[in-house]
Amino acid sequence: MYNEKVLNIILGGGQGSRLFPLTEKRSKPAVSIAGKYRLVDIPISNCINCNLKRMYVLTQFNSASLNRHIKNTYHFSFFSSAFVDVLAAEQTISSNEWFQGTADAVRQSMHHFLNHDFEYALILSGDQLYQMDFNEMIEQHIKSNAHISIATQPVNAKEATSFGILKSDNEQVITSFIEKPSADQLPGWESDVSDDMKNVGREYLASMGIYIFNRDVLIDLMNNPHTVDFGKEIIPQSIGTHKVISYQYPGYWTDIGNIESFFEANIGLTDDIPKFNLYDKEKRIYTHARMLPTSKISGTELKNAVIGDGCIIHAARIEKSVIGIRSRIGKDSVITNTYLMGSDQYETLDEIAANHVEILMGVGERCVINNCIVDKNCRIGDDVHINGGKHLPDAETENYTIKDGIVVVKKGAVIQKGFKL
Ligand code: ADQ
Ligand code: ADP
Repeated sequence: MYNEKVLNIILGGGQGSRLFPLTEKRSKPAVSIAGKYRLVDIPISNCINCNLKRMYVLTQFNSASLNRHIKNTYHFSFFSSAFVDVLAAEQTISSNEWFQGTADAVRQSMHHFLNHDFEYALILSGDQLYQMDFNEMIEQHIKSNAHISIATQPVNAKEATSFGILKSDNEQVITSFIEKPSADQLPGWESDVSDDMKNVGREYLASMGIYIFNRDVLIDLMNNPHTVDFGKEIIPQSIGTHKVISYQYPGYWTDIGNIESFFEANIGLTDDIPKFNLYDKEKRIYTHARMLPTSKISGTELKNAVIGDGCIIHAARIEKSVIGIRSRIGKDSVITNTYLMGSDQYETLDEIAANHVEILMGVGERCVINNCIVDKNCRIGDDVHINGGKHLPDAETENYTIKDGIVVVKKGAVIQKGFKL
């Protein structure tokens, strides 16, 4: 309904340091989630489901896998105005810097946006899991004559320190805003939330980092070259000078910007009734249609397992794990609490023979893997035991990183037979 009026800008990611090492060899929007999608598919699918189909993805560096994914996935009719374009930080006559922050990324890309007719810019984060009807937010924005709208959600005191926290009046006009307050700054920032929210301690209204700006307001704000971030500068500076409205979103929403939250969000998909519903016909998540064969599973006990296409699995047991496309898992292996991303290609028997491959792509026989994220194209030899958990201190090695007890095996890593952690 608003397609002709709204331009959608997806903030694809800065240096992605919080998701390292998943972002070591690719840009953040290209990171694989839920066994077959990529992070960028979430905001793009939300836009498509709302019939908002003019999208820019801003990213700090260009990666071949992101461009290939976008090119292979999002094909629109020749006669429609729909597009998904990636804008990577680029050197121009006026700027030779990388994006310094979210507002700077938008500022440096304004010349691309202004080639389009639009009345409102919808700015979205690239690392969140949610299914939201943006049309409702746009409607409220227009009805209330707002200059800027921010999607908001009540959070508890512990979470509040990682978000922008705000207070609004009876008409939802935001009257004050503080970016990521410390715990001792929190008293006084409580909002009048519903009893349900109050009972679970969610008394602070957080910015979801989802914004609508009127076109002229955005142009004006972007003219100040000293503002770098939306959360740190643009939003707090606009309170009082502009009409900034809160749009309270009641549905499921979670930030997946660091290893722990990324891991929890993926493993959460294996719950009997996951909070994020991949099976919703109305709100489907789009991705590259790979035409892979079905998965072949033999002799495996499966419990709360989510299995992608094209897998060949002989494991003894897979529990509370997401197994990505083209995964191969050998006999007698046990995989628990793990996100195995899978592989980009199969190895044919001829290739294996010609390359004298000692360790096949995938997971070998008799392996035990627990509390892990295994990035794409890894080769895990027979009898490898990796038991992640809080007992392990943070570590960084050539083949893996340990963060918050989660072992992240790096893309393409080769883990020798018999390795134990
Ligand atoms: P954060 O998520 O901490 O807080 P930030 O790191 O600026 O904010 O990231 C916002 C989005 O922009 C993310 O998707 C990120 O990947 C992307 N991004 C960051 N730097 C970028 C760059 N240089 N180029 C392109 N994209 C970039 C923000 C708000 C808070 C709010 C939370 C909600 O500042 O007020 O509460 O989002 O998650
Ligand atoms: P995905 O299938 O997860 O979207 P990519 O976009 O990275 O993965 O790759 C798309 C296709 O490109 C793969 O299915 C594979 O056929 C091919 N491909 C990817 N990486 C390689 C590689 N290193 N060598 C050969 N082909 C590759």
